[in-house]
Amino acid sequence: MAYSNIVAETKGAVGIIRLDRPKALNALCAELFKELAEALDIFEADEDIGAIVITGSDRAFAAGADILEMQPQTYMDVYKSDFLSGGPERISTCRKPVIAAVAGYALGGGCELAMMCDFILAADNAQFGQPEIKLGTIPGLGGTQRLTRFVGKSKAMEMCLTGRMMGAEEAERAGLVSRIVPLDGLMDEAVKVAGEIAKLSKPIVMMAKESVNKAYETTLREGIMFERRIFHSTFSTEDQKEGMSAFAEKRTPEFKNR
Ligand code: DAK
Repeated sequence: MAYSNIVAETKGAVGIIRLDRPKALNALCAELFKELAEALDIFEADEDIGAIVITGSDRAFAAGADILEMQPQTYMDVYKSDFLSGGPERISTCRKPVIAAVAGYALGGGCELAMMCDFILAADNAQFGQPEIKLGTIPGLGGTQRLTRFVGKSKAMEMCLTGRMMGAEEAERAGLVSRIVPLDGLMDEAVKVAGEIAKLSKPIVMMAKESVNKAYETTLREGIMFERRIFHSTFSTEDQKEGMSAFAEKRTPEFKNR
């Protein structure tokens, strides 16, 4: 499908979405969010796709929402149109795993977009930040909430109050990113990891994702009970039978996604 602000392609069982507004450092305009949601819908519906990678350019994952698009808007404009809502949230409702492969700037909405993904692989030149305070506003796409859950109050507060950027090593130390990869190997690694996930049982992968996400939305006791019930339910699947039989028979499992 042809888009103006993103490029969507597949590599085997991996769907790749590249944010592609290079002149504006991939600033996230309303049209880009709409295209991103459409591409995710298509990958989600495609039974051959097992995992999705979202990336940008070597210079910028995304330097935030498009400031020039926001600049003329009034309170009534953004309130009545529920500005930018819908599109970006599509990532957090995606049931298939979504990996953010972040190189360069991931600022404001760009950082928030990356945090909506299931995990972040960072190139060694990645820079994360919530600089909205310098524009006279605050994060609006979950930054104050998700960043705090990732890195804790002290660092999140410092980032949101000063707009300071955090490099890849600090982001890894703080738990914002799962791993740092050299810039020139970032996409190969992201597609490799996504491909490994895509070989597993799709419904079981979705269950694992749901269960980890539950940790952010409930008490420990309820989360553990949720996990236990999902664990029990995996025993009703053919893929659990296949996975454990294959282990016992010392062969590679062939999952049927059932
Ligand atoms: N918007 C529009 N254009 C941008 C941009 C942005 N966020 N970031 C960069 N650009 C453009 C620049 O204007 C410049 O364009 P030209 O002048 O060449 O036409 C081009 O990209 C290259 O940028 P620079 O010349 O500035 O490049 P530098 O290397 O010198 O600096 C920089 C790179 C990333 C440090 C700098 O561009 C910068 O500070 N950019 C702004 C970063 C920022 O403040 N981001 C936060 C934006 S606020 C919501 C959803 C989302 C949001 C809120 C609500 N809802 C669902 C309710 C999100 C809000 C935000 O993200």
